[in-house]
Amino acid sequence: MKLLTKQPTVILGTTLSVFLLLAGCADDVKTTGNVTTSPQAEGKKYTFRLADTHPDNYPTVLGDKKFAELVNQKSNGRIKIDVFPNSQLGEEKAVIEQVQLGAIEFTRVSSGPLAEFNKSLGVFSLPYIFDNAAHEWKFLESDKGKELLSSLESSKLKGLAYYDSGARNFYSKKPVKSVEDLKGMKLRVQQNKINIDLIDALGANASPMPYGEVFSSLQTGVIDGAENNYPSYDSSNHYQVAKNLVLDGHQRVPEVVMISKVTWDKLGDEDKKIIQEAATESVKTQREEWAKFEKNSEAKVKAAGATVTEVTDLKPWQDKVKPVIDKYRSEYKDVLDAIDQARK
Ligand code: BDP
Repeated sequence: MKLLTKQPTVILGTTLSVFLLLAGCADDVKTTGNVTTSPQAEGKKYTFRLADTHPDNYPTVLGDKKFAELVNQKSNGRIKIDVFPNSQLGEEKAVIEQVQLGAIEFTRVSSGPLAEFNKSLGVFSLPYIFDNAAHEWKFLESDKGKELLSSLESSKLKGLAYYDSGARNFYSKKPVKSVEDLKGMKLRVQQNKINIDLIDALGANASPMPYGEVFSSLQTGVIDGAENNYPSYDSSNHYQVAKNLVLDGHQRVPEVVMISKVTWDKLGDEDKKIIQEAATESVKTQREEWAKFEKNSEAKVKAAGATVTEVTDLKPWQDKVKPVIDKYRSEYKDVLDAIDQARK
């Protein structure tokens, strides 16, 4: 009896394996005339997905596309990466989980939500640690900056490159001229615990939520304000519902392009090299697009009637959030020292 019930399964299993083997081969083996090259010699063909939360013309998506184009060129069309903008594959937190599993192969996300998956990246959410873009990039390109990107491997993610994301500023429905004006406001932040401490220190109430929910939350008054860089303030239309922008530049939270460690580990050395080189080369394009977009966004939101307040004296802002730095200083000592070094 036992044999009888088992036999069909074995036959089915064998048939299935042969079928899968043939199906897999069909994609990998090419026949030119009489010559058939093996998958090993020619390299495998892949089609991967890359998720990004931003719209099609946004600088990160333009960087992603450049990356995909370079991978395609360098692999002679063998490796194809389809870019899915507009959160089509989900909000960042959910996408990161999918990338850890290898269900989505690539993504470009902010290091803000990444901090909940890898504590080291939380350092970028600490307030006022970079003076400007030059300081930030000097650090990102330093050994310590590269080490941080590599540390993602312990979280089943392989960081390939940093992309620019400028500086983040607060904006709200009510006018904000000084740090005191934020008191009591309900402010949306990126989903990580350092941001909650930051908002607490400002005497406001943190409301962590996915990026895609911010517009309607502002519109319906669930929150009073949020914070982001010029390009996101513009492209998300937040400037239409929270017209008061105060340029305090509290964070510079770099974007990260990464691949699932599950996918990475299955790749051959040549493909790893292609992917890494393409990601590194795409940074130039992304940063150029960033600089252009940032300027246009600034002009656009001002023309649309946003009230933009410059902060001439950062001291009261920095003093207010000092408890946050004090709380995390020992945890991030090495990196904070390296960030200070990069200032010199
Ligand atoms: C933008 C980042 C994006 C984040 C968003 C946010 O580019 O990846 O999702 O901020 O605030 O600047 O969540």
